[in-house]
Amino acid sequence: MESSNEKVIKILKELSIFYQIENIEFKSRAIEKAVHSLEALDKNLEDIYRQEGEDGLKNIPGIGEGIARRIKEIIETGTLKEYENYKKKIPIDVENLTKLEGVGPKTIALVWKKLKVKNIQDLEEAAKNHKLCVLEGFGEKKEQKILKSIEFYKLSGQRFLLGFIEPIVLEIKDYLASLKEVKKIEVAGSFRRRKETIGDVDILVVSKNPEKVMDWFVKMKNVEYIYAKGPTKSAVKLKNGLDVDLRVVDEKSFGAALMYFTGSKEHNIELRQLALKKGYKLNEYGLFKGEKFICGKTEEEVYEKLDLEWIPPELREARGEIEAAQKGKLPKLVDYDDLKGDLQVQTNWTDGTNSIEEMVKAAIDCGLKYIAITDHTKTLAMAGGLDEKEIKEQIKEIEKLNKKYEGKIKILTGAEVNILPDGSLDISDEVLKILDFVGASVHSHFNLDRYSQTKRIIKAMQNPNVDCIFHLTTRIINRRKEIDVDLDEIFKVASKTNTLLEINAYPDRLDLKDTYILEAKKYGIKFVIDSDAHSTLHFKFLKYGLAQARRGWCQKSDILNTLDLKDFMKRKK
Ligand code: DGT
Ligand code: CA
Ligand code: CA
Ligand code: ZN
Repeated sequence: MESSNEKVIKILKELSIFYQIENIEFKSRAIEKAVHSLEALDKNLEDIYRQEGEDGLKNIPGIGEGIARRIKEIIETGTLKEYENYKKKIPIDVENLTKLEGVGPKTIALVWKKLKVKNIQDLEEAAKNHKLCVLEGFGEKKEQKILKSIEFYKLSGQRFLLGFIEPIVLEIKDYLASLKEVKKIEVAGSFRRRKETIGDVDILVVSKNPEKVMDWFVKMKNVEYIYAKGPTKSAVKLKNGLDVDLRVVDEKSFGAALMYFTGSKEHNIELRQLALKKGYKLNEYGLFKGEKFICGKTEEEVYEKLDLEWIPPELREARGEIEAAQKGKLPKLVDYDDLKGDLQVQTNWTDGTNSIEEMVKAAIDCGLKYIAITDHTKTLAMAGGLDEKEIKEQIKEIEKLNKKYEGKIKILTGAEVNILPDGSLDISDEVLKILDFVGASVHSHFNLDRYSQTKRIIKAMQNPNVDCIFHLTTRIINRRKEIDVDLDEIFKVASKTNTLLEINAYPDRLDLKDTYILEAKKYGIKFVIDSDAHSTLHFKFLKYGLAQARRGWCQKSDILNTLDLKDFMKRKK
């Protein structure tokens, strides 16, 4: 099933590191860009190859001839000769090492060459014995940082990012739905609540022939291990480590079961208490009065019998949604098709894969009416950040493209400027002033103390040229923790200065997260939902930002890029 894409990505990632070790930098970079793009691909590489051959592979953004040839070899033979040869020479555990924040291909290559570090244990030992700090480009600070990352890695459990596993889950759902034995199917659990990470996947099915369905389920080709197989419940582990539970339920209980297994557990508990108060009993089989079955076929009936509005799954976290539903006061949530613009887009002027024009075309295909081009700026050297002169050149290029695409989309000029440790920006105000949209970001000095970090961001928001703070807390899920700031203070100033806060939709950022969005809303803050696209394939991540916004109780009016361009420009700072 998904395994061909995952296998290709895994092999290419390791290959790029082998090239680093062998000092073949340009090949390594080309492969890294390809991986970036493949990670966002929602089609199966094997299908593309079978249907369109090597040309089909070459048509994927970021995939050139050489990489297409390698993908072909992996699909046809299950591996890559070149990779296997390297692996014999260089036995390092790339998969886990790259999970560490601050440890990229360059570091892995260096510590292998100098210290023969193969895995996280080796790295930890080297850091503890101060063998890293003497390496070129290292130092005490970086050594300490690596030890911190290892600590963080050990603490963070194995939860999967919603945005990265959704294609796999939907593939399984579609596959099961295509069986004639399956009458109804729904994915429940945290997946349906659109949580940022997923512990395991819970699927519900209605079927007259459960044995047959279970047979098909455990025989799926990406199943690694079968925990249990029975007529009503089976559980498997997939090759990528994800656990999937499948339950077959009676049609008359489907709604009640869907409610129960959608959760959250805390929501269920509150709901059950409410049912008891009203003289009912609620469980996964239905709503009962004494022994008598009252209803259970659909969620709507059950909620209605409890005198509640139907509650969208994103809200089912016991954060006051049941009380609101009792009063008929649930928010009318922003919809998954409400966005008209995207205010954070990177291009190949810096670390993006695609040209401005390619990004523009992809945005049009996604139905967007405006995008801001926000390439990185100069102090982000590793991304090739732009200086004032280059920004002005880009503005000219955008003017040309705006003529070409007039009536289809409007391209806003912009930048993602760096907030320096003292709160000043790395691009002059004269240039910021002429840009249509400026986002400011923290990309360095993540460890400032709370007071200085807060002051730093507040100073940036007070700059009249800064429209928005991008990914405020800078977390990367499972990799980097949030910066330490006084959010209340920041929200206050954001509201006073009319600075937008971004809900970054990139699956491993989702920054702001749901609970902070809820908090920020109390200050009357407005948000924009951005994809942070680095490839034409990334616009589809916008839906994960929308999911966070919905989990944060946002209505359309809270999200400024649901407005037409004209109103958006009027309302922003
Ligand atoms: P996950 O898998 O950790 O991302 O989170 P969930 O929410 O999918 O939780 P999971 O898979 O353990 O269970 C699925 C749902 O089943 C959960 O959201 C609510 C329900 N559930 C599980 N255990 C309990 C329980 O002890 N009490 C109640 N009331 N409901 C439960
Ligand atoms: Ca689950
Ligand atoms: Ca489960
Ligand atoms: Zn950024």
